[in-house]
Amino acid sequence: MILFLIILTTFFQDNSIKISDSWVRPAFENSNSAIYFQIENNSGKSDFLTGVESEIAQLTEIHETFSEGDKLMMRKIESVEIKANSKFDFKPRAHHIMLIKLKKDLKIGDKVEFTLIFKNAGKKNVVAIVKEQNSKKK
Ligand SMILES: [Cu+2]
Repeated sequence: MILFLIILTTFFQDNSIKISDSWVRPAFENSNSAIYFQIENNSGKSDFLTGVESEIAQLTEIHETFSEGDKLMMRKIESVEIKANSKFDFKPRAHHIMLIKLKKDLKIGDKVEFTLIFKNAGKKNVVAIVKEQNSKKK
């Protein structure tokens, strides 16, 4: 029984995927915002971010940006590959989590809970802090 519990605990403490430096742009209710963070894949194989859930907005999507002429556009994508033993940044003007039609205002200092869903690592609950881009901390 004890051994079983140890195995179970180890299973739920899967640290193959780590999320850090998560933040969100301030925005008003009914408008859009974006979540940014860094994903670290410490496992020996690729993993894929395949979904995202949050109660904060009507719709939550994985987006990438691309340029069309001199314009920066964005579009929804189904998944993002995080290669083995590497880091991947979700950041302004690149990949981000799009929050469409916020259910409430996001003010600086607020916290936003969301869940990232990985093909191998499963669900990861993350808390992001609302702040402006380039505020002191890195
Ligand atoms: Cu977007």
